[in-house]
Order: sequence, then structure tokens, then C-alpha cells
Amino acid sequence: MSFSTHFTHAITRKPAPSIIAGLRAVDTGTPDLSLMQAHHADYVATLRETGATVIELPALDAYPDSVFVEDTALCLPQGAVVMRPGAPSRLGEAAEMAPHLRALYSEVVGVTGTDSFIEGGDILVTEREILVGRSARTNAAGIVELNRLVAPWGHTLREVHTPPGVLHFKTDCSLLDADTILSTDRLAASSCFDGYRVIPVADGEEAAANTIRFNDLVLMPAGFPRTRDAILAAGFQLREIGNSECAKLDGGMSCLSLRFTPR
Ligand code: CIR
Repeated sequence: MSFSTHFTHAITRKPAPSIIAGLRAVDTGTPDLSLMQAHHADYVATLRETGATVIELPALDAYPDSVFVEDTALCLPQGAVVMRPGAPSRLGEAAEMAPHLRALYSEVVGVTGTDSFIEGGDILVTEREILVGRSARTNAAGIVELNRLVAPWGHTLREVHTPPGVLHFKTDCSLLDADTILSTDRLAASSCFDGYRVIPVADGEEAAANTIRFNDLVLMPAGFPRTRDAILAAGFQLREIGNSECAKLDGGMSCLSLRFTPR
């Protein structure tokens, strides 16, 4: 079973009322908490439907963006790495996640350098390597430190670039199976996916690029019919989840969970 697409567990965190103060690149309106909660419940139910155990953490009102748990850690088969988010308002979220990882994993390490910044949204784990995109949130020191932490576990890390103006590397791509990546053209144009099969996101549907393959399902944001049809045509089973409220905060399917098989 592929460790990059199949998982026994996920961790999510309920959205907090403070979500209305969440970070965003462009203000397209205040997120509606109750609609976000409904979308989130649908997301969690879909993860569970694949047979996984989903640990739902309570809302953390002190951190408006804390629903986006992916940015706090990198979960690998050998252990978990606690991140150091590059957004100052999110730095404390990683420490909030650490004890939950320690309860599930025997090995939990952390990025700790005061000059090191790295967020999980910039990390794409495939079966053969870990791609890390430099971005406004992830710097060279963070990548060097992550490399030092995961090399003893047998992982090869490759630094790539997040397109200008794009929040995270995975805002623009996702892994669909061991060899297949869904990507925007603007990201794939950098040749970072040479050697993989790339399914292009339809023109004008760039916000559909952030999906997750979770066990037998691909979860994608609702409202992108041409990209949905391309994924279906490639033979994947797919579920559309409402994402209108998280999208106002530049969040998508991957941001909402940590996905892993602990040991
Ligand atoms: C932020 O700007 O940090 C949040 N509003 C969105 C984080 C999305 N996370 C992700 O793509 N992994």
C-alpha cells in the first residue's frame, strides 16, 4: 500500500469563531462560520467513510487559522516533524499540535532553528521523494533543517519553487497516486514534475488544484466541473466538498487535515 496515498488516521481541528480574522491574501468577504462548520463536517465524514480513524480536535479560538492543521506538521511513516510556521500569528499552532502527535507516534521531532520557517502546505510527499516549495512561508533554513531531520528516515528531499503570489506549493498541486500529480499549468511549467504523469487543472479553475488522495477517494473542492471530469476520466473515485468559506482564507482540501499511519 502506498504510504503517500493510504492512511489509517487523520487529525482535523474544528473551525473556531475567530476564523473571521483568519489570514488572507485578498479580502473576498468574511467567512460564514456555520457554513464552514457544515463543510468541515462533510469533509470529516468523507475521511471516515474510507475506513480511517479521524481525531477531531476542539476549536482553538486563540488561533484564527488553526482549522488549517496541515501547516503544523509533516507526518511520515517513520515519525512526525513539527513545523515552524512562517506566519507569526500561526507559530503557536505547531506547539498545540505536538502533544497529539506524541500520543500517536513513537518518534516526534521538530524544526526549531529561530531562522527556520516551514509550513506543511509547502510539502508534497510522493512515494519516491519529498518536494518542498520555497514560499513566503517556507525559507531555505527551514528546508535545510527538514532535510536533516528526515534524511535518517531514508527520505530524499527536493527543493522546488512556489509560483509568485501563490500561498503554498500545494495550493497549486496534489498527489493523486504514486505517479500522478494534479497541477496548475503555472506550476508544472517549472518542470518540477518531470518524470510524473501530470493531470492539468482546467484553465480558470486553478483553485481546484488543492485536492487530497485519501485512501480510495480523491476529495476536491466543489464547483470546478472541468477539472472534476478530468480526474474522473483518469479513473479516480472522487468526492466534491464545499470549500467556499475556507477559500476566502486561501485554504483547501489538504490544509484541513494531517494524514498518516502512526507507528
Ligand atoms: C494562512 O494564510 O495561513 C491560512 N489562511 C490558510 C492556510 C492554508 N493552508 C494550506 O494551504 N496548507
